Parts: sequence; structure tokens; C-alpha cells
Amino acid sequence: MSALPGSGAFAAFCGQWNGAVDQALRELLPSPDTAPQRLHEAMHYALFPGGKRLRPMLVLLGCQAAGGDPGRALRAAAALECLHTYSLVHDDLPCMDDDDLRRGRPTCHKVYGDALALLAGDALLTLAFEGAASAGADATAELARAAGSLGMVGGQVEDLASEGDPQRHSLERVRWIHTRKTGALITAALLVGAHAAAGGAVPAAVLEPLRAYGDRVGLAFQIADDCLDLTGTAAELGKNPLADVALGKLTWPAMVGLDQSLATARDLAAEASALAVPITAAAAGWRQVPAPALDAARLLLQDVALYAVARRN
Ligand code: GRG
Repeated sequence: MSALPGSGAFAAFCGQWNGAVDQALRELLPSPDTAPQRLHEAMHYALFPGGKRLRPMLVLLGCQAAGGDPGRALRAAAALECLHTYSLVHDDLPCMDDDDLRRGRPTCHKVYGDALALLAGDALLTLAFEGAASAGADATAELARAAGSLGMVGGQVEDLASEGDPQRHSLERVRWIHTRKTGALITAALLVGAHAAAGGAVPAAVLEPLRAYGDRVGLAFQIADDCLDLTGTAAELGKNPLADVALGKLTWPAMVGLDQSLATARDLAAEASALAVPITAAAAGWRQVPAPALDAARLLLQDVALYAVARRN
């Protein structure tokens, strides 16, 4: 993740932790020469070199914002990336969005075939729960809720249904979809990180503002994604632009136009940014944390909110 917009704090954080996240992924995943070899190769293909690694970085940031050492959350961070990558592999399948380009390369099913890509996704999903268990039972349950029928999968179902149903397109429906399809996992990443910080019960005073922050960043991130589908290039995005338009998808700009969409995304980012102070204040009230670590977390939370909207990929 280079040349991110914003203060530079999140870019520096990513630079600091990227290698450790990749190492944690390699430790969580069976090596590509483990039987069944082709399955493990497909899982590695989907994960490496990877995309922006936003969700694992949010796990580490959630941990720091709750007063923990991000190094404690690395296995959980790898788990979030496995789960996210499963969703991309399945999302690209012919029975879903039917895409041939992802992260700048042919999609997993284009290289390994539909059946193996489906199974590689399944294996990444289940592996994610092995990794999340390192952050405890609360973290594992949080991830399960976010990824399941009330979260990401539910959002995906409604997203697919909306394609053939333009007369029922509305802003309320697109908010419902985006909150679940994309926002739920982004919020869960932060909360899993907070659970990893403590290795035990985290007070609601910390979790709730962090959840409110994640919900706003997650929605802003997906609105920005909708806008990038219209304004980005394949080289920037690593996937085909105008894919949403081609599928007749329900998107934010389809409802209110590009300018109004970006304005809403910026408003959400500003609301999220304002929550950085209450989040870190609650962490300070909960446990002994050196002030510089929480100051850094506050700046990072503010910078990520900005990045979610101003990003170019
Ligand atoms: C259960 C069969 C079955 C399928 C599930 C859950 C699901 C399919 C799809 C999830 C929905 C999905 C793919 C949402 C997209 C969210 C999104 C904005 C993805 C792109 O995230 P980035 O930009 O990607 O962070 P990189 O590649 O950078 O990690």
C-alpha cells in the first residue's frame, strides 16, 4: 500500500506491519506443497501477493486502539484476510459476478477452475476461524456474525437479487446491502483486534464507539468503491472497471450521482474521524496504556477514515 492519501500515518503503519501480516498468513496456511497440493496452491494464489490488506491492518489498529500491542493480533489479522479473500474468490465465480481479473491477475477460477476455486474459498473461510480463535471466543463469534447470513453473505444475496430488480432500487436498500456486504467485515476487523488486545472481555465503552467508527468507515469504503467502479482504470483497480454498470447493480452513485455519493462518503469519514477521541479515551479509562501509543492510534483512526474515501484503488 503506497502513496496513500492522508497524513501518512496509516501508510507508515502499513509499511511497518505488511511483512509481519504476510508472515502470519504463511504460518496460518498449509504450504503449497502440502496435499492436496492443487488446493493449497489455489489458496496461496488467491492470497499472494494480495491486495491492500486493509482488513488485517484494521485488526492491528483495533488492537492498538484498545491499548494492546498490534503484534498480539497478527494471527487474527491473517484470519480476517483469509475470510476477505474467500469472499473475493467466490464473488468472482461465474455464478456470482463472473469476473476474470482480480488484484491485477486472472481470477482464481480462471486459473484453477470453478470447482477448485469454490473449494479454495471454503478452505480459506474455515481457516479464518482457526486464526480468529487466537483472539478468543468473543472475537470468533463476532467474526462469524459479520461473515454470515446476517452480515456479508446476507448482503451478497440482496446484492445479487438487486441486479434483476431495478424497480426496487432505493437508497435505503443500497445502504442495507453495503452495510452488510462490506461494512460488517470492516467493523468486525476492528473489534477482533480489540478482543486480541485483552485476551478477555473488552468493555462496551471501548467496543461500541469502535463499532460505530467501523460502521461509518465500512459504508464510506463501499460508497468510494462504487465511485471507483465508474472513475478508476483497470490498472489502478486491479479489476475491471464499470463491472457494476454492466451487471445493472444497485450502487450509491446509481441512486444519487457521483458528486452526492462522494459528499456522503466524506461526511461518513468525518463522523468516523470524530469517534477516534472517544475510542482512545475509553481505552485509557479501561487499562494502563502509555499515552504515546493511544495518541498514535487516534491519528491512525483519523487517517484511515480519510483513506477509505480518498483512495484510488
Ligand atoms: C457463500 C457462495 C458464497 C459466496 C459468498 C460473501 C460473498 C460471496 C461475497 C462478499 C461480497 C463482496 C465480495 C463484497 C465486496 C467488498 C469489497 C469492497 C471488496 C474489495 O475489497 P478491497 O478493495 O480488495 O479491500 P483488496 O483486493 O485490496 O483486498
